[in-house]
Amino acid sequence: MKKTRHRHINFDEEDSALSDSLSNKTNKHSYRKTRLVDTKQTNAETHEGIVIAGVGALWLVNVMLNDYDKSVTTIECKAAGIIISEHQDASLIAVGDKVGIELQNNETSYTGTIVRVAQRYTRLSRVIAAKHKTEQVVVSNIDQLIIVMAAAEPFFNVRLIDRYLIAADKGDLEPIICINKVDLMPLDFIKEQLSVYTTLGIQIVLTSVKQKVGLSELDEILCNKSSVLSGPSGVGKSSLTNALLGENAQNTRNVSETSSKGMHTTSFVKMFALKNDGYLVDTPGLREFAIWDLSLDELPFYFTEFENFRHNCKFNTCTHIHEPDCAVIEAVHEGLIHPERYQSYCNIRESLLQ
Ligand SMILES: Nc1nc2c(ncn2[C@@H]2O[C@H](COP(=O)(O)OP(=O)(O)OP(=O)(O)O)[C@@H](O)[C@H]2O)c(=O)[nH]1
Ligand SMILES: [Mg+2]
Ligand SMILES: [Zn+2]
Repeated sequence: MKKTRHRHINFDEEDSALSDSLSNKTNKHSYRKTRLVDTKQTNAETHEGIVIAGVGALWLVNVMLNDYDKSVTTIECKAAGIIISEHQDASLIAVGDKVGIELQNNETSYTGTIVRVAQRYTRLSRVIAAKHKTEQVVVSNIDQLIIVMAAAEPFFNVRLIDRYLIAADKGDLEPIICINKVDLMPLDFIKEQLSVYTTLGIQIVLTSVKQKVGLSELDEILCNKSSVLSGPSGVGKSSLTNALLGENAQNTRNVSETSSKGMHTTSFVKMFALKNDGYLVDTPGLREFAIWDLSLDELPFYFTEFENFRHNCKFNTCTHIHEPDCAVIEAVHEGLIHPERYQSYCNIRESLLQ
């Protein structure tokens, strides 16, 4: 018998979209009760769909209403007061989720209510709300995380790249680094700065939406896969989305507004179907990325280049920060571990202690 969790939620307070967190709105502890139920007992007549966006308290869900023409209809849905969830994550609904919805027919159009959320097979999660640390699933059930940074304006942030790489590992996503705006910086400089990631086996794609560079390479990477674009604001995620879709699906920042800081052009997560059978998710820019469910003990394991050295540390409990005869620190001094990667390790460790 398939067991699922049965949750009672107050959907007015449900953590509905990334936009909520961007405005520092915390997911107040809504009333949730969990018990195991047999899905068969509660399985009302539902349609299967995929959540493609979350806007305020509403979710847009793509549903195939009839099997004959295979056409997809996007239906505005609210979350039911009771939702059967097969996953254990704090964010009950996220873009990418497979959901069951009950349809309401309103003369001219349909609306829906989400009553069931399926198990997630991958996720991009982060921590929201500094005081009450809560998981936010930015997107679920995708294959690849495209970490988008700009060559300049704003200059790429390797600390953030290293955080994303851990989140990708934890969420079972294949990470790919995309450096956009390469028209603003010599290619050799960018390649040299990021060579450590090539050494670590991570694919890097260099693009310029402005000069139409690298777009076919990126297109190939996305082909037949589902991918999310994530990175700081203003790096060109929505510009890339439009270029790849071949249409102006997303607003991008106006050129005259590029100097203004702290402004996000994209305010909610949205999934698009690509021409070649893949899916692409555009997300709002993030200034920082706190990794969900990461412990101090497991942190060194996410720095795979430490692996060859950490067994030679004097103490087997070595944190690789201050201990004498630390083989990891020695490897940094000998140029065998990249100092920027080591710095990221120290920074993430520090943030976990807070
Ligand atoms: N020079 C240059 N500018 C670019 C390129 N791609 C995008 N831009 C510009 O960068 C600015 C930001 O682009 P967006 O696509 O809105 O950035 P975003 O990452 O979606 O930003 P948020 O939605 O705020 O997260 C716009 O003014 C774009 O025209 C590029 O390849 N080269
Ligand atoms: Mg955008
Ligand atoms: Zn050590």
